[in-house]
Formats: sequence, C-alpha cells, structure tokens
Amino acid sequence: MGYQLTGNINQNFEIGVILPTYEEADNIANLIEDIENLKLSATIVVIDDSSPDGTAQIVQETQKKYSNVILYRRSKKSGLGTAITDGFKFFLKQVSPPKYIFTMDADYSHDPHDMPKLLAVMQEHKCGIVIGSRYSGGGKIVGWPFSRKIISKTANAIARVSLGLGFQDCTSGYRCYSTIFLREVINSLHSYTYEIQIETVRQAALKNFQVKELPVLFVNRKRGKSKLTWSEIQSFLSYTIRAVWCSR
Ligand SMILES: Nc1nc2c(ncn2[C@@H]2O[C@H](COP(=O)(O)OP(=O)(O)OP(=O)(O)O)[C@@H](O)[C@H]2O)c(=O)[nH]1
Ligand SMILES: [Mg+2]
Repeated sequence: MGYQLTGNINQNFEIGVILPTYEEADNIANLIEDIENLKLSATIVVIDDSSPDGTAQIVQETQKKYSNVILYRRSKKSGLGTAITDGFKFFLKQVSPPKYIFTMDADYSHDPHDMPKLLAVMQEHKCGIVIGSRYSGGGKIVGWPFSRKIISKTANAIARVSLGLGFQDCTSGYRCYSTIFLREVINSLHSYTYEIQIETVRQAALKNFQVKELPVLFVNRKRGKSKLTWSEIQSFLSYTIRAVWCSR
C-alpha cells in the first residue's frame, strides 16, 4: 500500500500517539493542540487515508507550529485496523522507539485529558495494554442512540464471552500500549478494520500480558460523520467467529 510521510521524527520521546483519520477536518487541529498542551514527551503520527475533506492539509498546517507531528498519508481508505498497525510499525522501526504508544479516535469521543491517567496506570502496573473503558465502573457513553449502544454492548459481550476475556470493554479504541507488548505481537496483527481492538486484547491474553481498564467518559462525535458501516460490523463478527474457532 502506498504512503507518504511528512515531518521529521525527533528521537528520544517517551510516548507515541497514533491518530487514525478519515474525514476529520473539523476535529484534527483542535485535537492536536489539546494533546500538545498536555506537554507530554510525545510524537504524534496522524494516519490519514487521503481524506477528501482536506484533513491532511490541516495536519500540515499544524506542523508549522509543532515539530513533533508526523503525517503518514495513505493513498486510499484502507481501514482502521491497518491504520493502527501501520502506526505501530512506524514507531517500532524507529532507532529509539517510544516506551508507550497511544491510540485514540480523532473525533473527540476520547478526551485527550485522560491520557495522563492511562499513562499512570500503565506505569504503575507495567501492563501490556491499558484500556480507556466505557463499561467498567464509572465509565459512561454520552450521546449515542439506543441502537448504537445495543450494537456496541452486543459486540463486546460476544467477544468477551466467546474469547474468555476477563474485562468489560474490549472494543474501546482508547488505549495505551507498552512497546514491549507491541513488539511481541506485531507480526500477529492482521485486522483490516475495527476488529483490531479485539485482536490486540486477544494477543495480550495469549501472550500473558496484563490488561487493565480505566473508566472513561465516551462522548459521541459532535462533528464529522461516522465511518462505521454494516460491512465493518460484519468484518468484526467474522474475525470473532474465526478467533473462537481457532482457539478450540
Ligand atoms: N486512516 C483511517 N482512519 C479511519 C478509518 N475509518 C475510521 N477511521 C478513523 O478512526 C477513528 C474511529 O472512527 P469513527 O468513525 O469515529 O468510528 P466510531 O467511533 O465507531 O463511529 P462514530 O463515532 O459514530 O463516527 C476516527 O478517528 C476515524 O476518523 C480508515 O479507514 N482509515
Ligand atoms: Mg467515533
């Protein structure tokens, strides 16, 4: 798959942040600004699939102000799963990779102000993954219609029960990963789309890495449109069925 990189990577940063974008022109500049204001030792990589709304051009504008922003531009819409794994591979191949890698949606459903809290749990427990969890005690979803809540809860329950995962929210995309864990599992990640969230927690369980949850407030996107389609739900279900089959 073709891609183009813009921006220079400074070495010696502790945290990598992956922001997958498809048509997030209304959100991306503010989100980058908010992450920058946290003053973390971070490099942000935006994986944009040549969004027709000009998301990439907005990222390039932010690069004039922030030297730690990288634009990783792919030639066409290629799925959330491959965007995240391309981000992982990008950080892992650096001469000195970050110790921790965050993934989060670029539509403000995930509050960047929760990043330090996720990081603190990661550093205290030395986990493979810390999940920003909508379904563990204190976590919450605001603004989703009932139908969307049902789809999400059902997907979670199917994945959790069928794969024997011992935590509440295995489909949240708000995560802090340890690089040690990602290095171990990167060659086992093959998801095209949203099932990447299940594939990573499943790999953590298989490789005996600890997974912790931190309750977060998830707010439905206020700007831009949803990319979740029926074909992506099917892809998610088919991954789960195959995973259950393989683990028999
Ligand atoms: N690079 C890339 N990013 C994607 C793709 N699909 C979704 N994204 C991004 O992944 C994140 C999650 O996608 P969303 O559309 O917010 O999915 P969702 O949260 O399930 O659905 P809504 O919040 O209802 O839109 C967002 O930042 C999207 O822009 C894709 O094919 N390629
Ligand atoms: Mg969203």
